[in-house]
Amino acid sequence: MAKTLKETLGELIPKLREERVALVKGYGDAKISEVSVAQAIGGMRGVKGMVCDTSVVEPDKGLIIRGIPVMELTEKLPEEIFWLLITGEMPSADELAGFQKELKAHGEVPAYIWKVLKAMPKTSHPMAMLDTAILAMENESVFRKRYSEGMTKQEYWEPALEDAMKIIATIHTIAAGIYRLRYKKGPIIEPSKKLDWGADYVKMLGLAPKKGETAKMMQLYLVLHTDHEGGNVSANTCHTVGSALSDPFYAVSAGLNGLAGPLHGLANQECLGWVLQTMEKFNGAPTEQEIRDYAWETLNSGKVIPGYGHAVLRVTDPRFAAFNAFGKKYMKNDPVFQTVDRVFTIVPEVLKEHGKAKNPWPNVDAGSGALLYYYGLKEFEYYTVLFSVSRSLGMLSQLVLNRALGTAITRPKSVSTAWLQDQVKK
Ligand code: CMX
Repeated sequence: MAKTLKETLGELIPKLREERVALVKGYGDAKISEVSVAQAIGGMRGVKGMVCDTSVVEPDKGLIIRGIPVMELTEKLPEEIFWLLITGEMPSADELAGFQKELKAHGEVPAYIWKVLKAMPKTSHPMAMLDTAILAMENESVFRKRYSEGMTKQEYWEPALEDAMKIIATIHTIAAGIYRLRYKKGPIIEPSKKLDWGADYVKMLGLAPKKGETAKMMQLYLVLHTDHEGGNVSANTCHTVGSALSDPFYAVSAGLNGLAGPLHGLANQECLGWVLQTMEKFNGAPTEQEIRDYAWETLNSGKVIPGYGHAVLRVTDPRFAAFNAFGKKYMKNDPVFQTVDRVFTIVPEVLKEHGKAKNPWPNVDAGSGALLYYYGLKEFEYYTVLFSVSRSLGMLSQLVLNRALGTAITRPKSVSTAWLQDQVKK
C-alpha cells in the first residue's frame, strides 16, 4: 500500500529536526548575512534572515523547486507539486492517487461560506471575497481545537497538515464559486468526484473545455504559481502570522491579503489591463513603435509597467517563458497574445533606457493574462484569485514544515531613524 502524505512526512520529519538541531548546535553563531542602511530602509532586499526549503529563486535562473528548475515541471499536476514542495520528492503514481482521494474527502465547502460570500457587496473585489472565505472557514480549524486541548509542540504539524488539506481541497471550489457569484455566471457548480484539482477548477468555473486545452492551460498556470521561496510578501506574511501559531486559515488568508497588492500578485490583473489599453488606444494590436510610445507615456506619468521587473530575478522569468511557449503552441494568431509577445521585445529595451529598474525583464505576470483571456476568463480583476489558488500550495507546504520544525515566532529587531543616524556616525 502506498504511503499517505502524513505517513511520508511522519518518517521524514525526525531527520529534518535532527538536521536543524545540528546546525544550530554546531554553527549557531556563524554569520550568513550583513545588513546595510539601504537594505534596512529598502524592504530588507537581499537580507538572508529566514529559512525556506520548498524552493529557491536564483537571480540568473529563476524558480527551482526542490532542486528541479520549474521548466522541467510544466507537465506535472499541481497536486504532484504540492507533494514535491512538502516532502522534497515526487509522489509515486499510487501516492498521488491516494493523495487526490484524500483531497476529495476533505472537499466539502461549509454552507456558511456561501452565505458569507453572498452577503458581501456586489462590487467586492474577488480577492477580498476569497480572503474573507478562507478566514471565515477558520471555524473548521483542527489546529486551533487541538491547541486549545493542549497538544505538544511535536504534534503541531499534524493538525496543521489537516487544516492545509481542508484549504487545498476547498479553495478551488470557493474560488470558482466566487467567479460565478461575482460575475453572474449562473449557479455554483459542484466539484466532481473524478477530475484532478486543475481540471475540476476549470469545470467549476464553467469555462469551455476547448478540446482539453483549457484544463491544460490551467494545469500549467497552477503549477507555475505554486511557490517562489520564502521572502516574497505573501509567503513571508503567511510565515509570520503562522509563526504566532495562528492556525493555517488565519495565516493563508493573511498571505493572500499581501498577494492582493499591485506590486505583487495583483500585477497580473494590471498587466493584461495595460496590454488591452494599448490595443484600445491604437485600435488593435499595436506596432512596436506604438508600444514604445505607450511604455514611455506610462513611465513618464510616474507609473510602473506591470509584469516587468523583480526583486530577486535578473533574467526573463522562466515562468513567463513557459506561458509564452504555451501561447506560441496554442494561440499564436490571437491578437492579445501577439501584443504580449511584442511588448516583450520592446519593454525591456525601454526599461533599460529608463535606467531605474534593476531587472528590465518580464516576470510571471506579464504573459499569463493573455492565456486566461483567450480561454474565456475575460474578467481580469479575477486573475489574482487564480494566482492565490495556486500559491496556497506553496504557503501551506512552508507552514506545515515550519510547524514540524518548531520554527520560532518571527520577531526581527527594528531600529529608529535616530539610531541609524547615530550608528553611521560611528
Ligand atoms: N516599471 C517602472 N519602474 C520600475 C519597474 C517597472 N516595471 N520595476 C522597477 N521599477 C523601478 C522601481 O519602482 C524603483 O523606482 P524608485 O527608485 O523610484 O522607487 C526602481 O525601479 C528600482 O526598483 P528595483 O530595485 O528594480 O525593484 P524592486 O525590488 O524595488 O521592486 C517590483 C520589484 C516587482 C515591485 C518592481 O519591479 C515593480 O513594481 N514591477 C511592476 C509590478 C509587477 O510586475 N509586480 C509583480 C512582481 C511578481 C510578483 O511578485 O507577483
